Amino acid sequence: MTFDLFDPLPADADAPAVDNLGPGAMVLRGFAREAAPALLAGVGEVSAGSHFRHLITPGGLRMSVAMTNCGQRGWVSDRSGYRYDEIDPDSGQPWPSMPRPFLDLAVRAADAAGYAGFAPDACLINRYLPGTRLSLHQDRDELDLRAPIVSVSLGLPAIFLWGGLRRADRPARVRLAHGDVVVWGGPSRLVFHGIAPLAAGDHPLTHGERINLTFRKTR
Ligand code: MD3
Ligand code: FE
Repeated sequence: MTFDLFDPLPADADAPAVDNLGPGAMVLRGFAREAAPALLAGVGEVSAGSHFRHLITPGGLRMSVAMTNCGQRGWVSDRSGYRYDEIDPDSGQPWPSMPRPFLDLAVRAADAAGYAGFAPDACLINRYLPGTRLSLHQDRDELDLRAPIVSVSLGLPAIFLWGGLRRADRPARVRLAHGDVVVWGGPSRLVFHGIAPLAAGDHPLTHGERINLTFRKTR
């Protein structure tokens, strides 16, 4: 495995090089590149059991990101609110188990970022097509906010919006490319963040899509 924590990002006018996003937020650039084919095969297996769907927010809006989950619990949203559920409300069955390459990668990345013993019980899988966006939000549905979140970017690159602890803080723009892994913990765990509308492209492994995996310890 070859990766370099401090390898600068390619020059990009919209996305200045950032390696340490903030206290506790560490980019492991390219950390998942070798594992990517196995991770994408896992996404195919998971989505055969629990399909990608567009969840409805409590406010009644359909999310432009398509989502599914694997592991013991999955993140869901509907008119009644957000929650982690052990049952996929669409299939009526437990979520597919976490593929071994998912768990291995998440544990290795957390370890490399200084979080030994990370034990995620949920993996949310987000699928972006051109134009798909994720507006600024905090992830605070997890009980133990001391555990980090590990995110893995696959396929087309995206501009990650990295805000502050207040919704009104103007976000920085950070490019996340295929194979990039970010570990978000400590003071960065509750920052507002999002994804700018995805630009069209053609990636050798995912063609016109971006896939993001987020590993969470929910309790
Ligand atoms: C910072 N996903 O699933 S990953 C999400 O690319 C989410 O699909 C985005 O935000 C995506 O909730 C961004 C990076 C990420 C994920 C969770 C975080 C950054 C985070 C939680 C706390 C702080
Ligand atoms: Fe999030």
